[in-house]
Formats: sequence, C-alpha cells, structure tokens
Amino acid sequence: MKITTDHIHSSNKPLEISHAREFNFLAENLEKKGLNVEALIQKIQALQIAIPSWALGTGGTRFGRFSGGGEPSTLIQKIQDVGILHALNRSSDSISLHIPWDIPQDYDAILQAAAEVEISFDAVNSNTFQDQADQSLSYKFGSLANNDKSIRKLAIEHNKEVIRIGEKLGSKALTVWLADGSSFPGQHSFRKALQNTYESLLEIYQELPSDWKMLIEYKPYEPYFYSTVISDWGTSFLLANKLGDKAFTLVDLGHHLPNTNIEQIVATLMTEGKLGGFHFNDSKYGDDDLTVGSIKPYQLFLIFNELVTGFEETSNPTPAWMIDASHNLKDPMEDLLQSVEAIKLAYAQALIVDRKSLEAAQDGQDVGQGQEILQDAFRTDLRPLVRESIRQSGGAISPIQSYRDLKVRETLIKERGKDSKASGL
Ligand code: LRH
Ligand code: MN
Repeated sequence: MKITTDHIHSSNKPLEISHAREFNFLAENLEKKGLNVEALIQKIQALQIAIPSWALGTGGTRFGRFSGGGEPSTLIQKIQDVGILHALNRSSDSISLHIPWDIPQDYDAILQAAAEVEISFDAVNSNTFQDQADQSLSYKFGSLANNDKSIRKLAIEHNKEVIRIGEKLGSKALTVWLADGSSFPGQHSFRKALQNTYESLLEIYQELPSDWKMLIEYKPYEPYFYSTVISDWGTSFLLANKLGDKAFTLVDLGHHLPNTNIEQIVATLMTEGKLGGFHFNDSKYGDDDLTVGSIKPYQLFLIFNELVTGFEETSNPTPAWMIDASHNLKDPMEDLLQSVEAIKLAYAQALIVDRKSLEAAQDGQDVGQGQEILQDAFRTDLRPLVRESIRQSGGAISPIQSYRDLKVRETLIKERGKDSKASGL
C-alpha cells in the first residue's frame, strides 16, 4: 500500500476547520509570548525520527507473541511500511536496520524501494546476542568480551560486515549493543571482560569509514542478571573516549535502573560532546520498550529541555534520533505514530521554555519560579503546533486518525495475509 497526496488531502478535509481554529488561537498566544511560530515549525519539521526495522511487526515477550496480521515479512515491505509512516507524519524519513534480521539480498531493489518512499538508512545495528543457525562458535558466554579469542574474532568480523552492508545503503553509523555479561558472581572477570571489549571495539573502530560514527549502547541488565560489561553511561563514555572522536554514547531510555536521572546523563554527555544518539521508548519497570511518552512524558520533556540548552551551549553534534520499541498489544504502526508524536511534542515544549527567565530564576535561587517556568511550557498544549508542522510539510493533520480512516492495516492484511510475520524480536 502506498499513501498518496490524495489520501492525505481526503483524510485531512474533515479536520481542517477545527485544526485551523485551534492552531491560530495557539499561534496568537505564542506570538504574544514573543515566540516566532514559523521558526518553531521549521525546527519541529527538521526533527526526523528513524524507525527501527524490528519494530514494524508485533514483538512479544518470552511469555508469548500475539501477531496482528499484515506484518512486513521482507525488508522491502518494512521499507514500504516506514514509507507509510513518513507519508502520514512527514517525520520518519529513515529506517534503522538490524543485521542479520534485515540482510539486503538485492541492494539495487532495496535502494530503489527506499527512494520510492523518500526514506534513507540510519544507523545499522550489529547482533552478537544471538547465534545464527550456521554459526561455528557460540555467543552464549559473550561476544566481544568473550575470553575465547576466536569467538571475539567472529564477533569483530560480524561488526565489520555490518559496516560494509551499511556503506552500500548510505548509512553513517554503527550501533553496538552488547548483551555480554554474567548471571552469577564468579562467572567472569569484570576487568578482563572490559579489556577484551575495548580491544575488540578498537579493531571495529579502525574499520569505520572516516565520516561514520560508532554508537555504544549501554544497558544495566538482561539477558544477564548479575553484571553487564557495558552496563551504564559511564562505561560507554569511558570506551567512547578511549576509542576516539568517531565513538559516542547511545542512550536507550529503557536502559536505566529505576529513578535514574536520564536528563542529567544527557546534559553530562553533551558537556563532553559524546552524546551520539537515542533509542526512544518508555518504561514503568525494566526495559519495557513501551510507546514513547506513554508512562513518563514529563521525563521526556526534561530530556528535550536539556537537549535544547545543550545545542545552544555545547558543541555536541546532532544525535541520531531513533525509536527502539516492541509492540505486544497495539498495532505496531499506530504505536510508532504515537511515539513520533510524543517526541515532537516534548521537543516543541522544550523549544518554548522561557530560557532567560529560567536562567534568572536559577541565578536568583528562586526554585519555585524555576519550576513554574518549566511546567508552563510542559503544560502548554502544543498539539496544534505539531499538527500544523506536519500539515505544512504535506502530511496528515492527525496521522493516527488518517491511518485508521485510510484502513491501512486492513489493506496490508489483504495484501500480505493474516499470518505474515516480521523478523526481529
Ligand atoms: C537491547 C536493545 C538494542 C537492540 C535491541 C533490539 O535491549 O535495546 O538496542 O539491539 O534492543
Ligand atoms: Mn536499544
């Protein structure tokens, strides 16, 4: 299924009058506050969120997977689904592949399919947390950290292969998430595992093309439950610093122990110019991979608040914006549309924070006023502004409403069948 401009126009029609009224009212209030609405719209439009190839199907947990039908069972169908999301929200102009779940067979066909729906390839992800059917050695006890040199070599070669695949697709970054760790005290040497990991990453780093980045993703636990080699931002940051200018830390929002102050981690990494990217999702307990902004929208706003000041006050490069979620209950495409909207809303709220007054309140130790200024932005309903930014870029005023009105899932089920399954988690 391909979403056309006619689809967008017909599904926007019933919303245009009420949207124009809501947007004009909001724009007037924002202008009164001295904000430049057109500038805000351009910034919001420029924020493009990469869609993970592994989140276009219904994920599942170890307790079960309840597929909804019409899932993309080929890489080209995954690219077409991201094309549908981008046509609706004009905010998802790239896909992030996971290798070997998405090994391209025919590069010309893949690149053509992507060009047809105006999307590109964001970071490519390696996978040394699963053994492949034809694999000679196992990653059961680790990959880049493994005490066995031949297993480390196998994992290093895999990462080099992932870079070569990404190069052919125009990707500019390799994301490395290592499950490597231990589930029992005494299972391995923390220092040897870290040293092995560093030496292995260095070999991969030296293979990076000059204009590429290595994004090092940390995670405190799962699948191991006593220690993880790259368990927190500090370890990822340490490795990124030791490796060099092309290595950065990737922040997956679900990879933090309860009550961790993620916005402070973001601020610290930006101070050092080492914030490389995000895997956006939300969670209540662990790495729940829930819809962005569905559990802790205020935390998401506070993270973007640090990003907006960080862009103004540090030389940290623009991070890679990616979602990393897994869907069990919702339609994967609707879930992704909700996640992108939540990210854009949090960014828009952070853009209207009265920075001068906030700085004055902070300098004046006026704690109450500081909170008032932040929450005034967070409590301003900016949905009409985000909708207008999408409408002006040729998208749907309400991407989810249009997704439903245009019966996208029903059409995909007709085209692909109820039992088509997507590769991935
Ligand atoms: C690990 C992770 C990582 C991916 C995987 C799909 O939990 O966040 O980013 O490789 O999920
Ligand atoms: Mn992740």
